[in-house]
Amino acid sequence: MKLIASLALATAFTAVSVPALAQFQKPEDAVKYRKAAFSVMGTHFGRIGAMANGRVPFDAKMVAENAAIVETMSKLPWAGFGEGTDKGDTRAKPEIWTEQAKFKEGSDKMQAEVVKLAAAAKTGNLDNVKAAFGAVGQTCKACHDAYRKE
Ligand code: ASC
Repeated sequence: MKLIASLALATAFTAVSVPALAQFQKPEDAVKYRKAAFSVMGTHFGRIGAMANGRVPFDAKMVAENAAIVETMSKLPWAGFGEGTDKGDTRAKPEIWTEQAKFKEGSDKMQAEVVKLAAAAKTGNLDNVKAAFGAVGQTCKACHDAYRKE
């Protein structure tokens, strides 16, 4: 009984501790992951932009759905900027790792504005969406200007 209990405990520990220790097997995997996360986020942000810019008719429900996806995605890329992920197939500038506090400030700001965009979407008001969309876009641009190579 004791053996079974300790085996079960060991299994449980492995299950929770492995992802915490090594979220990615190789740095390339982390680079791929963060790019994928940004790509999905950009796609759904762009769908809101199409409505904010009048290219597609405004549909509050569609804005809310896309904003919810953007909000979830906005939390993900940052885990992919760990040690050793400054090389390879990436446009990430070295300043990300030498100015980590500033980089985090930018990513926090973006996530905060994304939360406001999701809230704006729920008002069903196009002007609110336009304003919140613009504010998020500025946070995207600020980090791209500072931390992304051409
Ligand atoms: C987008 C998108 C970005 C931002 C950025 C804002 O729609 O994919 O990366 O907006 O262009 O300046």
